[in-house]
Amino acid sequence: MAVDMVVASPTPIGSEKIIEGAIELPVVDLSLGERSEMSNLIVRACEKYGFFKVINHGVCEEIIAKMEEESLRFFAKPITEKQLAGPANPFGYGCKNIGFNGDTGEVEYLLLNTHPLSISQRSKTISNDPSKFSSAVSGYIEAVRELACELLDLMAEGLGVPDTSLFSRLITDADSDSILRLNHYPPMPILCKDKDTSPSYNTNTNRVGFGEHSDPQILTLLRSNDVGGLQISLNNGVWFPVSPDPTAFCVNVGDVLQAMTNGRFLSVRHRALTNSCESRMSMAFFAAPPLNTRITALPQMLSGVGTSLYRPFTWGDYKKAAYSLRLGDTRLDLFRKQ
Ligand code: GA4
Repeated sequence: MAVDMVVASPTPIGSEKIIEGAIELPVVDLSLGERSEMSNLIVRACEKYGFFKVINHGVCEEIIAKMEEESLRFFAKPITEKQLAGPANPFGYGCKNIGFNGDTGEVEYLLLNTHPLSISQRSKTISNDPSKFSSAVSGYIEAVRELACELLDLMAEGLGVPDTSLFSRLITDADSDSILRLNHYPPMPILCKDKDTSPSYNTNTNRVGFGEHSDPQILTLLRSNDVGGLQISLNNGVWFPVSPDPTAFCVNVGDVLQAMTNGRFLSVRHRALTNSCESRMSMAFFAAPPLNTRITALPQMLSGVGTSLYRPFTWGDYKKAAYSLRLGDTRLDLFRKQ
């Protein structure tokens, strides 16, 4: 099991820094090792990077392939047909506009509520074969939710939380507010000056597909095709590209988990850039609690620190704050005690 990320030396570009060449996130192999070894590795990754990669995750290839196929079929439709899914307000089809406060990006997407009834209703406006679409989505959600639960239980174990299913119960609750997001980043020509005449020529000026942000929820499980684009922000704003791996899930801590661990786990900012010649497709499961869940730091996270960093809030309060702000705002700061 790899514990540390492999990095190359940073190269400054304009006001930001970016790392040339992709990095390897800490890798958690669910088929190997002692449970305690896995849980410690996950805890260390969440504390240091807020991100890790899971391999041999147990989500069957066929389930992923079916979901990807349906996703491709949807995005291949003419725009007028995709719009029949309704605007992403908050669930439906969105193109270039993100959220409700003026954020934009080179992306089109489908946001889906994960409740079975909602999926079967929505499928009628999304697909020409609604039952096929609905069964692909339900199968995928069930499998990734199970994986999310396994990872959350390992986190609780590694953190020494006695009730080891405390996190996972929040997302298996019938009122869980989890979301599935399907993204398509169409190929975008690189914006660059002429290589021979411009001294500021560089090859890293890919367009922003989904701008920098942290995820508000508990945990995100992302599966992408073999086209890169995901970058994570570490060490004071240096961007690290993450190598694409369609066989793995890229997992990251959300704001709620940062608050529950009293800042021990990091909800790290990330973004997605477009590729100059290939389509990037990704599917993100955002595991969230029910709206009325009260979020506070766990007692075990207070020892040593003495007090909680954040005021208690409900997931509903937090979500409302998130949707009233811009994508890149650091919304958890609003709930930080003075
Ligand atoms: C970021 C994580 C998820 O993609 C998402 C996004 C949501 C949206 O696209 O509608 C938000 C964004 C995300 C955070 C702040 C608000 C809400 C856009 C935005 C400006 C679905 C989510 O839950 O929060």
